[in-house]
Amino acid sequence: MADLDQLTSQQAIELENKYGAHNYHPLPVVLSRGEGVYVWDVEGKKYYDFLSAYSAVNQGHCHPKIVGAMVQQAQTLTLTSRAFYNDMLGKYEKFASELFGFDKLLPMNTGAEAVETALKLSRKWAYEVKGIPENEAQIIVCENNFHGRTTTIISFSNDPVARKNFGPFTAGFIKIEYDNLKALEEALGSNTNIAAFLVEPIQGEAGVYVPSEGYLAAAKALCEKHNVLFIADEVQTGIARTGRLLATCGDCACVDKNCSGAPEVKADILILGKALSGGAYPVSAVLANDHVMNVIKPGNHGSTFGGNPIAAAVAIAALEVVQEENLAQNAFDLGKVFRAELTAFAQDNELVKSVRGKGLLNAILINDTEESSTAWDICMKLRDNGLLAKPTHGNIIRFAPPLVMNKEQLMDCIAIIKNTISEFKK
Ligand code: IF1
Repeated sequence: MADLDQLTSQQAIELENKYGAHNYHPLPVVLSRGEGVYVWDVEGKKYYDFLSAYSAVNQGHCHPKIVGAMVQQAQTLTLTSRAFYNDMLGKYEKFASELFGFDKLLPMNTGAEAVETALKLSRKWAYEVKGIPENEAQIIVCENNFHGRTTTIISFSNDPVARKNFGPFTAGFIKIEYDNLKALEEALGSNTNIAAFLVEPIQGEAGVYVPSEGYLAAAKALCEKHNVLFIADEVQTGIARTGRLLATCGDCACVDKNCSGAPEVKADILILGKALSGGAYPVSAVLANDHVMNVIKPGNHGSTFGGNPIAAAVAIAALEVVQEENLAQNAFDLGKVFRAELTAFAQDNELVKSVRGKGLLNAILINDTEESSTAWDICMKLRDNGLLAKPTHGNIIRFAPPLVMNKEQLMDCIAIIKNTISEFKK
């Protein structure tokens, strides 16, 4: 191992290129340490992290409370499988179920696994409770969705890069336009075998596409009318990212742990992942009330690692950090500042076409084609200037810093972003 120590960035990149599958095209920066809103590369250069591992590191890098819980549990008991009980899982299930307002939680590891779980759960509910004829259930999804990488999930993606030559695909999905209630109403009305509607409260991969005001609540009402389960994929938007505990929370005070206000939308099935562990460990979950969750019986579904004691301890700590440090409120406040500053900047900068987002999940649209290298070049310059972000769809740059950022740091970052973009001429 001696020759693997102390790599330069170039060496680390070459190793990944030679020995790793080429399933990513990373920004050329090699990170070796993180703390709070900062990461450091192997040469010791410090950066603001404006991706947060795609919103997994909401609580900041290496949060001492989360790391502490993980280390302590790792030294005590790591894995039992679900063949036996462990003394952490129940505590976590109670804590998270109460926090998000559901009867029960089903623990998994990755976001895609939790999405798969939700799809299976909704189908089983459709056959056993709703009474849809066997193998006839349909699930409505949205165009430009991103729900993960499994064969079934890419079956209803419309991203050619994610799908091409991975067929044959899983049947049983109806795709409609996102943010289009009429399309949903038509789909619900045209088929009596609909089990569920699966939706991202904000489309992340599509470029932080925020739906129209009231869309989610109206969509939920339509689902209720047709006895169809509303599944919210909050893997990316959940856990305070958008300025509320969940993006499906309304503007009531439900970020507040004592809130008794009604959420804008109460999903029938809630999918969480990423920041459920603060990025320390793969932890995902599906939450539902008993009338749905109880269709799952022993042997129907499971996972070796899902619900392991480390995951449970880490998730409790990660959720407590969100509460104790008021991360939802901070994301709400800083997000407003961020969008106001960049929107003002965009007025006299031709390169920034628009600024959108909610809380600290934001994106700017670069005034150039998807094929152009402008957004990538800006991200390279941002890197040189000490801030890490990544383009999506060629001309969109996503900005999602850890939610533990303070106002001073945010203003520093806004200055870096403005100065960097100003160096470019359209
Ligand atoms: C990649 C995007 C973010 C998700 C939603 C489920 C999953 C994700 C709403 C699956 C995962 C990721 C995975 C990562 C890139 C990324 C992403 F650009 F693709 F859209 F976050 F912005 N539901 N999102 O966003 O969760 O199985 O990965 O734990 O696949 O390259 P996972």
